[in-house]
Amino acid sequence: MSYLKNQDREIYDAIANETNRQSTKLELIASENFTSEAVMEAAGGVMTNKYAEGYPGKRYYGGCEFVDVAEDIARDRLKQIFGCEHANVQPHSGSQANMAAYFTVLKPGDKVMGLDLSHGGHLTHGHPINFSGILYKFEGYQVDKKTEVIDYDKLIAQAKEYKPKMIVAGASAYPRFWDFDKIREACDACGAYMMVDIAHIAGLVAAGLHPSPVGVADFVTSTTHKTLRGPRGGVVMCKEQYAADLDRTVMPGLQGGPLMHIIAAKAVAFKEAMTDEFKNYQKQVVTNAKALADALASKGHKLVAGGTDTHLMLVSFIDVPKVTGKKVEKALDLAGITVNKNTVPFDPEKPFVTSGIRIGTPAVTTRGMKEPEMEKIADFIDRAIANRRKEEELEKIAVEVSQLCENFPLYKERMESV
Ligand code: DSN
Repeated sequence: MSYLKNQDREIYDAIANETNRQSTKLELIASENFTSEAVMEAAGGVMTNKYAEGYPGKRYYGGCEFVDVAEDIARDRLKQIFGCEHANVQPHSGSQANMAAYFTVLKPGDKVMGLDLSHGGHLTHGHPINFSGILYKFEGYQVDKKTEVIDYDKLIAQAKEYKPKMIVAGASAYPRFWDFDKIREACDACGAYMMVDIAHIAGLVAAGLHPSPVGVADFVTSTTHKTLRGPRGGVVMCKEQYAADLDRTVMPGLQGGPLMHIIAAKAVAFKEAMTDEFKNYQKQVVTNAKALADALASKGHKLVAGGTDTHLMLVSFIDVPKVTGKKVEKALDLAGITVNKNTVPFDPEKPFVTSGIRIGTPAVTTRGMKEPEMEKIADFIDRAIANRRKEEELEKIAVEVSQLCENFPLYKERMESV
């Protein structure tokens, strides 16, 4: 990054420090990952200079012949990975992908159902302060109090009663498999559209490790940077019957010029997602999550829904006096471990405090860590929670964390430390 270093030392230093933070700490945020160098090269390349409003072959600008190649490849690869009828790779984010699906078939004021945020759902699934909750009449569904998994019979009954125009499935913090056929049953019981946001589980679905909603749902949305391990962005997949309306909704309805450098990087990530290496990686993500969950449970920590089927788990402190997600997140941070505090079902604490933390294995698995390292990580987490008020102990753990990270180098080229 010699140009950047000479021209803008402040931003160079911020990037250098972030590179080193990613390299030396344990990244356990369930929605994060490390892309390949090839993805970053495409994302950092000259396609950032190009305006390309429209779609391949039908642009409002000249000179689009090469960005057209990138977008056509990205769409084709996404269709091949998920077996969908139509794909739009232009949404800048998962939030805009969700907005695009809503705007394609809903009108302001329509009734929609989505999983409550505090039960694992996402802001864009109807939270009152989000555009989704402002524009539509969302009613939340929840997990069962005892099992902490979705009670589909109750959901179907709720759908019959509320009669929404759409039911949204998918989550940011739900550790168990989704039963998409049951969601379809709920939709059919009230004539609703079905949308599934697979942002978290997209990599698992691509590898055949989680049931796919494609072919069952009317719309499937996703981000591209979580388990799918691509650049930061969004996509929407749908049945052919909605294709023209969806494309019109994305552009000109919601966005202008697409981010062609990001679309090129999405294409690179999609090629990676078609390899056996990627399938093996996803298997290890799930194996690691189970190993970490089992190790934490064996140390007496309570896991929401009793464990995980996916890449993530929620540790609940709801029954532990004076321990909150906020305090644990801070202690882990001092120990060199990055997680996020997270509400757990029926959480009495506010979202900024919470009674839980969310832990995911996609990023550490990309570094090459396996079951033995999950045992070590569980031990670090357990010790950090027990010593959360003892800074010296946390610093000792941070040294062990950085030693572990050194054995699993992340970037081939390290930036000069500042
Ligand atoms: N904010 C993301 C997450 O952390 O799960 C979801 O979009």
